[in-house]
Amino acid sequence: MTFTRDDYTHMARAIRLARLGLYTTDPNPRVGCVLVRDGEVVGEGWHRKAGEPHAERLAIAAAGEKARGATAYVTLEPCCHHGKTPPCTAGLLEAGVSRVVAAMEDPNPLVAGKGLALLAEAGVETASGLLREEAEKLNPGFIKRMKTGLPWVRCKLAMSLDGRTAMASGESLWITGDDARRDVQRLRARSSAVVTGIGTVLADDPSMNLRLKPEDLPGVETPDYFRQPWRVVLDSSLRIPEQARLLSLEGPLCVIHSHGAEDKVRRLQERGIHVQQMPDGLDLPLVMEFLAGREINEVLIEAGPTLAGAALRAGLIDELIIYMAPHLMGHQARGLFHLPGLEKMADRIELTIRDIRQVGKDFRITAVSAGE
Ligand code: AOF
Ligand code: ZN
Repeated sequence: MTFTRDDYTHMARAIRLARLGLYTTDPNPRVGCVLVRDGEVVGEGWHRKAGEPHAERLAIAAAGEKARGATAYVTLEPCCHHGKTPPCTAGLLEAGVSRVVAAMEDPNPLVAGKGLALLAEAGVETASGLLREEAEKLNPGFIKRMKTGLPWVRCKLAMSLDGRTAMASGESLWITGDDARRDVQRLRARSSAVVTGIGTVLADDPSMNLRLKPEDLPGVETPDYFRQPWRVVLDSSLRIPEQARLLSLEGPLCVIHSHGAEDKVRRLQERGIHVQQMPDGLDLPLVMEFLAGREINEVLIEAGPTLAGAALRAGLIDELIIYMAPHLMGHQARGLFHLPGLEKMADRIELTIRDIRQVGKDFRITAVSAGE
């Protein structure tokens, strides 16, 4: 399939529109659509929130009669199923769109190629794969959940220039500066869930919530679109103090335990907290499966060396995001990961650095497993 320069330009615009949904579409994917007739953009749309119209429907509404005979550039294959909203394929056909270019197929098994096939059968010219990689980057969590039943997992850590994350006493606030901490807030804002371990709750009494205002988040046009990510605490024996700060803050909260005391479970539930028991222990792959089952697309692990090390060992981390601050914490301070059993150089865990950039006075390093 060959695409013209105009095709690229319009799809690039659709991707920019889709990105406006970064903080609000969850658990739906971020999708953008541009309608073009005779070289002129006649309508644009982007999906804002699950339950609200899809990108195509909004672009069609904006174009009105001009949608007839137009080309639709969509970052995701148009849906052909009835979900919370009617199928976009029907909307495109009714509007008389004559060509549909998708950046990628919808990984949702309810669609998965069937949307484009249906349009083609109805006589619409279809194409797929234009700027696919860029479109895939919009929705790593949605794609991974639909294809594997697991969420996309980022693990965020903060360290000194000498690779330390806490003093020997456990003191760790604050390693990075204001700009990096605001950057972490944006990571939280795009995540469906922020996961931490009981060790961090006991040591730092963190809030784990989103403190950015809607106006600090592009695309969050009304307070209605603002959402707090789920906060998830992994706490096998339910040691969480009932006066812990995160228990009384706004936003959904889930405590996962395996053998907590029943009366404590009840008290937490009475406070509106979701308490989930995993009687066979907190096996991390199972925890992630459980979260994906609750339509969690992107997980942000913000935890200490024990949970971060266990998640890394279990092969569950898709992306490591490490903030590096320009100071030294010395040899007695603690490292980022608890990884027993690494002795020889051959035991090292190889990574590939995907991105490195300055954030205020700190640096942010994004790394993935080597070979990915
Ligand atoms: C599109 N355009 O803008 C989006 C799509 O419950 P619903 O009706 O909102 O459907 C959700 C599903 O639709 C979602 O899982 C994904 O497969 C697709 N999302 N499709 O044609 C859009 N957001
Ligand atoms: Zn749709």
